[in-house]
Amino acid sequence: MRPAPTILHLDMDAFYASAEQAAKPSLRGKPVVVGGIGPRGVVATASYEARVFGVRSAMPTAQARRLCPNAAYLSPRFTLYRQVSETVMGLLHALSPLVEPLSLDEAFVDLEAGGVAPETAAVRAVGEQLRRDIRAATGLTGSVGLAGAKMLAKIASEQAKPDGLVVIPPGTERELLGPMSVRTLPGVGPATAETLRRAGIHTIAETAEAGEAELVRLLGKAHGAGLYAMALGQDDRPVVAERDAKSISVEDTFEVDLTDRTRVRTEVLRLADRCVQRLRAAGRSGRTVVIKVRNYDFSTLTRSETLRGPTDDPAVIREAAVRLLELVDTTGGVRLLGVGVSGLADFTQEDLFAQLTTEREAEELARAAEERAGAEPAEEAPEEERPRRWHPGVDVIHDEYGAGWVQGSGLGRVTVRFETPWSAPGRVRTFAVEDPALRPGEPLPLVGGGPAVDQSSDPAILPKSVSEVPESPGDAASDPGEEISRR
Ligand code: DCP
Ligand code: MG
Repeated sequence: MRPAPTILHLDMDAFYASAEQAAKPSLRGKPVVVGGIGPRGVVATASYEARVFGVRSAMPTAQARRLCPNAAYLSPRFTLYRQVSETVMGLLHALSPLVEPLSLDEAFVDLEAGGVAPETAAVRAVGEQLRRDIRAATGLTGSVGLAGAKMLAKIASEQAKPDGLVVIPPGTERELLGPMSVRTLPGVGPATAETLRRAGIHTIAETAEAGEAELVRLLGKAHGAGLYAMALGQDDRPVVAERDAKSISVEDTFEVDLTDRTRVRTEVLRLADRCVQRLRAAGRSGRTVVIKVRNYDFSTLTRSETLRGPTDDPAVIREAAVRLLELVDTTGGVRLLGVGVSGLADFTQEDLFAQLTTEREAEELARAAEERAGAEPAEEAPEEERPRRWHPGVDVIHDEYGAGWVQGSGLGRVTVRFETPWSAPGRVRTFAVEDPALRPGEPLPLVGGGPAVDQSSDPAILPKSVSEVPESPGDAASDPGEEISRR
């Protein structure tokens, strides 16, 4: 534990949804849900306005539609999110050589390694300046936590949400953590929380009071001892720049054991995509693909496959992960799945798979999103013969009306709203899907693209006082991945 709160955790607010609101002026201040829009799709994220209605990440989109029928339901635009992420990660790298990205929108930064004075006032000033810089460069808000340990910095940024900054001065952590639910601690998912609840342990203070021996008795040696240290606020894990990391992995624990083989496969594909996002956020590629499977009886095994060369190709990593899954018997039920890549290399090293064009990458990601959405796979027919499919949210250009985005389509018609990130809310027009004047477009930059805009007057998300919503008790249950993937 450091004597000063020099570990910074940044997490962008409602990331995909805020990016969509920044890009689409007519959606600012309105409920927006980004995710799979097909019948079996799941929610990637919801704007804070949609969260008021109970919409959450990982919830089936069909359920979200029932809770919040008036929200805009949009397909993800990964190209845009990756561009914004690169800008944000660039600002973090300017603060310190030690930046550890956890996903496209989240990272730890070791400010001490960046030469910031180890004092609360100095780190707070750096955090506030960072938030302003992110806002100016991307038009989006991010929340910052500052503490003497990674776990605490992450809890702090969660408390700061949305659009805030919270410092946990070293020495105050036990008092602060005490009343919080034990679910707040990394590694405590629904199953662990249930075991603790039966032993009468609900809060972090009760966890600390139970003592190490009791926790080891309840949860086993490694987990029990680890949890005891976390409950005391003890977390010595260093911030590891991903260029120094040996592997990158993501995993999810499920509330109910998965027995359906198709579902297990879908989850592995989803984890493979998330793993690729993290690899790319770190600018790395890797050679060995690993899957991890924990069975209903807690037996855990890993299987790995080493490729000919390092890759960050989602298709290659997905295929390897699914091949590895074929080697595992999951009939008894699966508690946890993980996908990782090790043998990491920088992009500058020989990369046998790196000759992918950006176009192909975009296609892969679109297909991945579509599969998650439960839509039929992309047709094999060549471009000209293919019926044009206009997914809600995608960019288009019209010969006469200019840049816009698809608001909806069906029955041979497509509705387009013509607006840009720097315009006023735009008008809607309807066309035949085959209209030759309408073509697919590219994401436009969120800031700096148009005539002078006042970034401070038009936030993509509402200030905290307006948009803060009470957490529903069912909240955590909606994201089975919470316990590990948010570590
Ligand atoms: N994401 C996803 N599937 C999930 C969780 C998240 O695809 N189950 C994507 C969409 C999110 C992004 O990752 O926008 C970042 O995840 P966060 O958990 O940080 O969630 P948000 O940034 O959306 O909201 P918050 O303000 O709570 O951080
Ligand atoms: Mg976020």
